[in-house]
Amino acid sequence: MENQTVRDVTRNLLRELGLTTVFGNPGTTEIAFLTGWPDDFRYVLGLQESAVVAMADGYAQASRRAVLVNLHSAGGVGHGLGHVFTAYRNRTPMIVLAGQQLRSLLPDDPFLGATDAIDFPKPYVKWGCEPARAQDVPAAIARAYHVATQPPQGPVFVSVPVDDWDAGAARPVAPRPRISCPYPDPDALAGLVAALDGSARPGIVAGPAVDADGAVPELVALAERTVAGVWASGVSARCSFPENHRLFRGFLQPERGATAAALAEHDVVLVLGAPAFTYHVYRGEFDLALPPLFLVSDDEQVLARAAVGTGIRATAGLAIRALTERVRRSDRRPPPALTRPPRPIETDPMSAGYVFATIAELLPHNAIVVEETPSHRNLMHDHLAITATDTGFLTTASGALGYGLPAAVGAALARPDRRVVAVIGDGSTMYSVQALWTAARERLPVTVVVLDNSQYAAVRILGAAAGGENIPGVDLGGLDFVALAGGMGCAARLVSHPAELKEALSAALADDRPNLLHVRVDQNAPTMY
Ligand SMILES: Cc1ncc(C[n+]2csc(CCOP(=O)(O)OP(=O)(O)O)c2C)c(N)n1
Repeated sequence: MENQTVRDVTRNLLRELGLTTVFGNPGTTEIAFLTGWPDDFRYVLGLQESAVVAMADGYAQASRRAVLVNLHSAGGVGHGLGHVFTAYRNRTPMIVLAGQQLRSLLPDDPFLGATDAIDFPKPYVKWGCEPARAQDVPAAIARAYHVATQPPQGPVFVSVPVDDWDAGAARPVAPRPRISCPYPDPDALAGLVAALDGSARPGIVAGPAVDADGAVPELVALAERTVAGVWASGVSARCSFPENHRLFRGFLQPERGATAAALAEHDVVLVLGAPAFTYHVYRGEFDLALPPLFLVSDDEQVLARAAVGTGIRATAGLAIRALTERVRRSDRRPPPALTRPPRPIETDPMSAGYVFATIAELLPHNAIVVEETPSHRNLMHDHLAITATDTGFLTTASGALGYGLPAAVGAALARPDRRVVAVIGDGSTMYSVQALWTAARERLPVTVVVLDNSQYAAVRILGAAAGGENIPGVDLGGLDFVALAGGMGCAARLVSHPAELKEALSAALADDRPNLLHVRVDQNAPTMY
């Protein structure tokens, strides 16, 4: 043990924790961590840290495992911070390991040195540490892992001065199993069971934590047992209930009045693994009373800030299991079935709805759909129902763009058994377009459909709705995604007319390499929400 360096001890720890796939972008402050890279480790290179962090997030979300990200001192962390914010909102167990200048140089504020390193990613990390001594580095990483993977999961940050890795006499770290989750309080659960048993029209709001817990099939069983109508929580980052199920009622819109109006059909509402509620736009205060509400979350802040209702602290998966064991099987009348709009007709230029309907027609079984098309999200829900019950859908929980494309690449790395289809706006694609290079380099079977409406439509639409006039900075255009993708080694094709779409999409889906389709869509986007 004595002659083991901090690097040796850390690598053994990372092996024990299953953290041998590392997403990164290197610099001199990381060299001593990377040197002599072992054969059993995988380094996934991203060409900009925004893409690195979002790829790692997609990987963690799709594999339901913790992920290690290695970033370059303050500059690399800075580039990645937008998606550390997303990882925080996505509840992603992510350990960000950042390089730091030599301890002996730090007093002089050296070139590339991070000042107050652990303050930089706050408040979007659950915990941060720059160990006081080199030999404390492995224990700090072990602690970071246990903080990141305890509910509510989230990113953590460890800053390591570059000279620490060669230091000897590292404090050994005893392997410990992942720390288990709190089980819901039986008394609180009894109140919820009584409310559900006594209800005539129960409703469930399914949040992203249900699918994150791998509990969608169990939620389906609970909904069928209680004959409850199920809503997707507002702007959910995952699909937690099959959208073609008879009990599926639709998508809560992220606005107070619409949320209250939708839930008015129930006499009891159970919100599972989502805040009550997530809003994006404000249209005033509404005097619409919510039905009696129960809120299950593993997050004290989500429970504390809810304006009404009974909070129960538990992970979604454990709560669903406990409820299903206790709640009575009901033969109450089911809620009305959801009616969907008709399939969009072929127009030239084609509508985004037409593209979603075509994707739905050709989507391979068990595909993972990644979405980042801000002004088209409701159209996607209308025409591309997610039916996979394990990570069928991923998107950003924070609203920060530039997540979808790299997250799709990370998801493809995590799940080589699944086809990943990303539908991304032209604006959103550009924030971390470098992910295409990683997809090509790793030969990942990802299909990227870029919906080009040549504008930041969501900003234009929501800006106008908020009374804005003559807003600059919302017109795009002039972006050649075929050339961009080709320049990074990724196969690509332009689809300008609806007649070309089906054949182009079929060919892309049949290819085992990454493919990008640059699809020109109607610029007259619908209103949002
Ligand atoms: C990192 C980041 N920058 C800016 C925004 C503001 N924003 C919200 S939607 C949007 C437009 C995105 O354009 P595009 O992907 O083409 O989709 P569209 O709105 O046209 O459907 C922008 C810039 C954001 N959410 N995140």
